[in-house]
Amino acid sequence: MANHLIAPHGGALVNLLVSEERARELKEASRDWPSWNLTERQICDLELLVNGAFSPMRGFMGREAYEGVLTDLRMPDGTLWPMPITLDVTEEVAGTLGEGGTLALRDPEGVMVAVLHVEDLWTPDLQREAAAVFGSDTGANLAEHPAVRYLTEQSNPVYVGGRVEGLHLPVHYDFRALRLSPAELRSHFAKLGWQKVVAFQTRNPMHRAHQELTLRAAKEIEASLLIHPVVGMTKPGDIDHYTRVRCYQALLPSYPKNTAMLSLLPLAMRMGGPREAVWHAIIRKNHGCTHLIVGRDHAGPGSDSAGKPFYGAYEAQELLEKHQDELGISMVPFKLMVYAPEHDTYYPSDEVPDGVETVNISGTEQRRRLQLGIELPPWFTFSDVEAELRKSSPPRHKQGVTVFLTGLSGAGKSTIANALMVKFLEMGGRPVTLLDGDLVRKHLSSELGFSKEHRDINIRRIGFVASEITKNGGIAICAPIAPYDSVRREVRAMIEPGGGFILVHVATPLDVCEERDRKGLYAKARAGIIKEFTGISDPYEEPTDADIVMDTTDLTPEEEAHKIVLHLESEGYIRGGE
Ligand code: PPS
Repeated sequence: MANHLIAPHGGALVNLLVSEERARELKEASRDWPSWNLTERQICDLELLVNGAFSPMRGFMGREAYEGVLTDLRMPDGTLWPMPITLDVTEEVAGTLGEGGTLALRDPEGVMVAVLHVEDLWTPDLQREAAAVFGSDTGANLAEHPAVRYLTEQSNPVYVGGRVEGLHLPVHYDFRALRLSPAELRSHFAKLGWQKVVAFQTRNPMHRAHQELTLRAAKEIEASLLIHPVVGMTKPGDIDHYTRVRCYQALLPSYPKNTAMLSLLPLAMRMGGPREAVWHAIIRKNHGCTHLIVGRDHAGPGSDSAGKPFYGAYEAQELLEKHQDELGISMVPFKLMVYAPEHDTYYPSDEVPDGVETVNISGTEQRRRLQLGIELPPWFTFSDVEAELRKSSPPRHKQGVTVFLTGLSGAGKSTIANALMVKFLEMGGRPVTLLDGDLVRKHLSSELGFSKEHRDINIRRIGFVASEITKNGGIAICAPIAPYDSVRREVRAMIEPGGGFILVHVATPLDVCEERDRKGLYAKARAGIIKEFTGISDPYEEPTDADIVMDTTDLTPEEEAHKIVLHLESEGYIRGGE
């Protein structure tokens, strides 16, 4: 490690923001240009291109640069660059573009934030890109890698490369004072007299182990510390950045005064392990850091569904080790930190004294404790950090929940739903909304019929409303027929990230429903007066993922509703005594 060769605060920074006059000129000219509304990931990439975090890049990659990065991590002029930074567009938009053309790049509200001078246009082989950039030889199923999923499921088919001119930076309304650009961070470090700065990259809340690790790293090399969490896009399912930033703010006072600071990085991570580590190092160098902490499985997505890791635990460290001198930023490699209760101390996993027992709390265990409201021990986290986590991950009995009843017409869904609503109202504590099939048809879906397409739209609407209620801590009881499996699963996936989802199959047999025929609909369906009638002339796909199955032939609605209450209690959504 040739630390003395590192110029403090990085090399030359690119700034793609144009003058106000040029911005006016571009805006005027843009009336005749095709436009592209940037995706969430593209907005992140654009921000870091424009503010110089991706220096020396000056735009989205053309084909030659892209090929070079894929095959040997280098741009045509030899510059080391590990990650494709490409602008993917639809064939329709690509059809309006030609070499030498100009594309107006707009934010989701349609405001023009930049222009791209088109130099290249091509259809990439996304499978090849996936294997070249994200592959490793661990034998993991690459198709499950989040970035590969993004390429196959979300990426548009045509790439447009070219120089970018930025009109203004994408607007953020959150934590503005904490979003320091590379130039701002560099001058801030200079002002503070911080010659050596070690950056800590993270996409998770920080606990004691992270605090110990960063403190040790900074002490070892006598550097100041920049906590530099990613607030752009991280791994799907991660804790939202609002919560995480409040956790980092709560942690900051635990460092010695004036030795650590926090700044947020609007990066769209790819979870690309080794290549991503090199990319992170370049980005941190551009932000004026001299060192980057790289731990176990840095920026890796973990393991596939068969438990095979996508990358070797120290693969990222190995690749960055190879390139750090050329990059001019040093890696501070770190092992996993583990806690030794008898010494009340954290040790790097390879420095634990012989015979000393260590403990750890896994991410899964952490989530379980938060969900059930079980305490996180003080050796594991700081109480202020825990309090922030608890605010946004309340225990299940304080979270919202959707009870989704599905079954044939006349199965008893509405009766059970009504009985259940009354029980919830009696318990109190959470607002309750009933989205009954008939009511929804009247108020939300009056224009819809009973074709598969219309039924699916109806269920998606119910799912959307229920997900909003659940996310905000309420109880939604839904009682549509919902005869199709795939849309029921869609609704579950929509709701679960924000709370509970309990699927109840009201499995009253068709002959019982028909015999009851409360609304006389079965008779009409048999006579062909009502078409596409579920169970008679239209399918009902029985759920295989129901949390509760009930047949109302023998039990009363009251007893059925009680069964659901007991299930919710056993899952922690209702606390005993409520
Ligand atoms: S779906 O499939 O989930 O969108 O159906 P849903 O919104 O629950 O609406 C079902 C209610 O509409 C009445 N109805 C029909 N049901 C099924 N098939 C056909 N063709 C049909 N035409 C009208 C019926 O009263 C259903 O109410 P419930 O409460 O289930 O009996």
